Amino acid sequence: MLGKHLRAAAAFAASLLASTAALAAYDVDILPPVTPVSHEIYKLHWGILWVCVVIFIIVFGAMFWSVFKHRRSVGAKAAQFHENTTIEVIWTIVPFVILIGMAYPATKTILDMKDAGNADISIKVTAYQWKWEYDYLNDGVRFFANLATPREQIDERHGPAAKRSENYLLEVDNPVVVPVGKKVRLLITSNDVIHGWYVPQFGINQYGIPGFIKDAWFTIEKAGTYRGQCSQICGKEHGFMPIVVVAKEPGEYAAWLKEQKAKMPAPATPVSDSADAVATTSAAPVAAAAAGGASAKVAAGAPAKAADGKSTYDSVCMVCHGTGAAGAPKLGDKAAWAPRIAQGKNTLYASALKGKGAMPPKGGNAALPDDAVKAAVDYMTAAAK
Ligand code: HEC
Ligand SMILES: [Cu+2]
Repeated sequence: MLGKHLRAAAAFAASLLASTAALAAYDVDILPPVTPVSHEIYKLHWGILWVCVVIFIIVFGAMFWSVFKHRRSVGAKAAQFHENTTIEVIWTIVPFVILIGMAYPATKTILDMKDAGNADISIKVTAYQWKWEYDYLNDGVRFFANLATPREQIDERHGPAAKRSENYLLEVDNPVVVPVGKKVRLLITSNDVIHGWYVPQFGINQYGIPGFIKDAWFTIEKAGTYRGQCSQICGKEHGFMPIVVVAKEPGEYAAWLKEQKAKMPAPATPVSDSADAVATTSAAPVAAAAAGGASAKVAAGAPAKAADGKSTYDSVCMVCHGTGAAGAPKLGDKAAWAPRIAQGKNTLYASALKGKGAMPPKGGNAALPDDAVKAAVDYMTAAAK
């Protein structure tokens, strides 16, 4: 009888031990901090936890000791006293001192988190359902970051999902790249609903709210890749808009920036009076095409081209087709274009005008005349031949 109980107890103890061994593989901790502010947050997290542990031990220790020591079976009699000034002063002053001791460093950290002034770099972060856009305000570099995990790893509609990659749902096509040791200010907003830019290792979890710009900042101490996710339930693909930040040494960052700048559309130039000048401002192709349609409006005697494919492409289509964002066939990528071109010109025109898959009608620019869109298609197909 006893033997049976012992065996059961031993089995239970063994199972407990086994599970602690399994748990040891996971650190019971928050992710390692990599910025001065997240170091402060980390210290606060553990420091305040230990204060709580000590208070817990003192309070419950005193309680259990009193209950045990003064139990009725040993004939304890309750002390009858009221209004003991000493005790009342002590139990007011001591918690007050403890609270101040915790509030002071916590407030200091919060003030520090909010001080995004004097930044070296400012990046505007715009949230969309369901991707992020990064705009390097000082450098004119702008791109979207989309989930890079292939759909076949996520979908199980056609049988079991494919083997998951190491950074499943935490990988993007275009990560935000920043230099190590520089103060980076983020200006966070949203295009549709509330999202949250959350990277735990930076100690940043900031709402992106339509119509508002919130800021946050970080200075990364060590080169590396840091990952996060949208922290607000923002719609059906809330779990599919991760954040990846790559911190590079300043030299490497400069090289990356140069490469990105080369990919961006040419900066706006004032319209010159030369007859065949085609302005590259974003309004120009629209205006030029509109002018072509209603010949009365032809500007300054210049025979404006009805639809200049390249400038429409540069101003509207390039954001996606220049980098291949969201599965858009990249400009000049013959392999991506060949099967599409094989569908015939009219199908391509129709896709460009009416939209297809992730591509919005007319590239999201409804004001664009059909001719301009068709010319842009011609430009893109020509580039892929
Ligand atoms: C918001 C991003 C985005 C913009 C802006 C955009 N495209 Fe696309 N485009 C895509 C995506 C994504 C695809 C792939 C769609 C698919 O095959 O499901 C695509 C595909 C195409 C195709 C191939 C269609 C087919 O039938 O295979 C053409 C042509 C095209 N785009 C033209 C344009 C033109 C012209 C513009 C500018 C007026 C433009 N796109 C702007 C994202 C975009
Ligand atoms: Cu979101």
